[in-house]
Amino acid sequence: MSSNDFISIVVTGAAGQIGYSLVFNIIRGDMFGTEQKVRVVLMDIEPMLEGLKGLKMEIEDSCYPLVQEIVITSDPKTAFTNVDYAVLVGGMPRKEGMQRVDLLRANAAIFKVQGKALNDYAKKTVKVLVVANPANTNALIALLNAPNIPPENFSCLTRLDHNRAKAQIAMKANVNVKDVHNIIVWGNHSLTIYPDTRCGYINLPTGKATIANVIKNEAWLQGDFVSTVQVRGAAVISARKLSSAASAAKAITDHMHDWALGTPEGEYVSMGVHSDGSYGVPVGVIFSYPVTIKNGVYSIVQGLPIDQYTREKIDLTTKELVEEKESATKILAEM
Ligand SMILES: NC(=O)c1ccc[n+]([C@@H]2O[C@H](COP(=O)([O-])OP(=O)(O)OC[C@H]3O[C@@H](n4cnc5c(N)ncnc54)[C@H](O)[C@@H]3O)[C@@H](O)[C@H]2O)c1
Ligand SMILES: *[C@@H]1O[C@H](CO)[C@@H](O)[C@H](O)[C@H]1NC(C)=O
Ligand SMILES: CC(=O)N[C@H]1CO[C@H](CO)[C@@H](O)[C@@H]1O
Repeated sequence: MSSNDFISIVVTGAAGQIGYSLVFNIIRGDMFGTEQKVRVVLMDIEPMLEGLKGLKMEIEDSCYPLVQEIVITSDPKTAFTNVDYAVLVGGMPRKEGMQRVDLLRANAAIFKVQGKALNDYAKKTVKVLVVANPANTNALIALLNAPNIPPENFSCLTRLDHNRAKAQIAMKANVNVKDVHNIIVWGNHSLTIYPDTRCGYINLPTGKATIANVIKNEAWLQGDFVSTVQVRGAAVISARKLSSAASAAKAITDHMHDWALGTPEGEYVSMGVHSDGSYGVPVGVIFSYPVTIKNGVYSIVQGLPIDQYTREKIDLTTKELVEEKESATKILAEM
């Protein structure tokens, strides 16, 4: 937490649909607590500045007492100067018929610039969360362009997948979501993300019980549950005709809240972080792991049992990220 009397946070893509929800979570105190003042920088591309003006007016009109200052800008230097936290939501969306490599190239250009700007202007202790897809690899690109900021200070959002998994378990077990603990999502934020409930438990009135013992349906836990979580984003798009926005903003808020303020003793959350080789994932890809957080520093949970089914699921999602890292490295070298 900042020792200043306010925290400075930048949100890129702030004129988008996630931004519209996220900014209010921040100024309400959901992210850093209801006593913590915030300076919020709303960044977007130039054509969206007019929209950001409107958002700023709405923030003023909401009379939230935690607001220290609202800045709107399209300039990376202005956006990133002296920030404590950066949430990078703005990116190039996938257009109809666009190849994966073209999407990667367009985003590489954006995250190279923003990585450099973070490196040059942000506080060296800045904590960065990348949301824009491909989130894991965009985070890697930003990190590679910010050599003066420790790699541990970069992350990507997989908390939405984590929350989706938790919600599915709570509904199936017919318990409150707050009683479901230690769900894990492993890997890439994509169709191969692997929601793992084997270490999870549920608090029942009679005490703690494993998720397997409460649900009593191994076929569901390894089948429909996994695929429901993996395709949940697409299911929301097909129903809403728009992608997840408020739930994504809530997940971003949870991620930053826990990173800043810590996790309760023994509680795991999932974060895409720079791999240190844990669980056989190559060093240097951004991979979703179970973590615990204390004093602003996360630790990857060690020593969890990995059975053959889990090994296969982790290997599959790892393969994606290794390939994507290779493409990104090639693209960066050509730039
Ligand atoms: N990781 C996750 O779990 C997760 C979940 C939901 C959405 N997403 C991703 O988040 C991103 C944003 O989603 P959204 O629904 O808010 O999209 P949106 O299209 O409503 O908003 C995106 C905003 O980013 C802006 N932008 C584009 N390039 C920019 C740049 N170089 N600098 C600053 N701003 C820029 C756009 O102008 C736009 O206002 C998308 O990439 C989406 O795929 C990720
Ligand atoms: C990894 O996930 C991203 C979404 O964050 C997706 O766009 C990308 O295609 C996935 N990578 C591969 C190689 O499938
Ligand atoms: C996870 C995290 O925030 N790690 C580090 C970020 O950078 C500062 C110093 O530059 C460290 O103190 C944090 O531990």
